[in-house]
Amino acid sequence: MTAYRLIAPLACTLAVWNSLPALAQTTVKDAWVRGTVAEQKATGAFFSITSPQGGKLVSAASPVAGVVQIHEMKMEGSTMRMGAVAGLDLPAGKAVELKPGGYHVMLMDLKAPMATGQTVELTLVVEGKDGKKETLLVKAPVRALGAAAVEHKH
Ligand SMILES: [Cu+2]
Repeated sequence: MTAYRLIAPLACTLAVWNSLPALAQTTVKDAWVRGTVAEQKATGAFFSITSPQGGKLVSAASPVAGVVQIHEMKMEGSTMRMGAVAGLDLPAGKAVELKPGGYHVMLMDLKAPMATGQTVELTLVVEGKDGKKETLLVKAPVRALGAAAVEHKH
């Protein structure tokens, strides 16, 4: 413990804290969107998201899709099914991966096919433990994936 910390006036300390932007913001990396073929109306967006203070991913939007939902995939018997969830918990400081076969952001009612090389804008809303909402703008490149297209059984 250092002496100057004890002496520093509290009011001054508070003023400094208030003038700073949110100290630790949620970060998103490795975002990508699975490419689609003509007539395909839905695809997934994937990324790694870390909330330093912890929170919840509560919604997502994108100009390329009419409907955007947060989905989870799980096995029901021998069938992989997916469905919308109200939110995705983000434990403090822990990267949460959205990836094929797991959680993903579902882009539905696509306005056009997603071509490789294109960039898709995603707007993510994260609600902190304090109830404050943080909006993140993410640019996700479209990647063709060799794997067979996921069957969409909602
Ligand atoms: Cu889905």
